[in-house]
Amino acid sequence: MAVERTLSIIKPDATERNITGKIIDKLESAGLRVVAQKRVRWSQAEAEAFYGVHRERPFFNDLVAFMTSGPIVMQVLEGENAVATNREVMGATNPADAAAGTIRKEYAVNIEANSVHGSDSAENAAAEISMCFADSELVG
Ligand code: IDP
Ligand code: MG
Repeated sequence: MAVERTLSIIKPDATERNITGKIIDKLESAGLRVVAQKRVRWSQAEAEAFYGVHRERPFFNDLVAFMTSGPIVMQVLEGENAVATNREVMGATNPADAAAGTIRKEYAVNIEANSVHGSDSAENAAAEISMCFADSELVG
């Protein structure tokens, strides 16, 4: 498997509780390298655009409200099989279903405030990275 990149977001429930370092430690310990990172606060339009694929889902409005409720930390992670590796260290969407040792098992509050986002395919990773970062911000 070649080295690939994926998009990670540390969500407002985690920035609010001051646990971004604990989450980044999990990512780095899984072999992922942070090659770009910035802390931002999304506008409603930015959150709606990012989560556009979920527009028809019943939780969409709540999700946008949550993702704009505080700062987030966006990262590009690089490593062997980075998309799948990140999904593995994140754990299941619902922390009640997440495996022991995963970020969501240890830190998520509930199925919505679940501490992290991670791209779910190489194709979506490329689209999400270009939505969130300029090429010049990918510094290695
Ligand atoms: P993922 O983040 O594990 O890829 P998705 O199904 O892509 O999960 O959902 C995107 C985000 O929407 C989740 O991370 C979570 O914050 C929120 N979400 C997903 N399902 C629900 C739900 O049933 N109720 C409330 N929020 C949800
Ligand atoms: Mg998803």
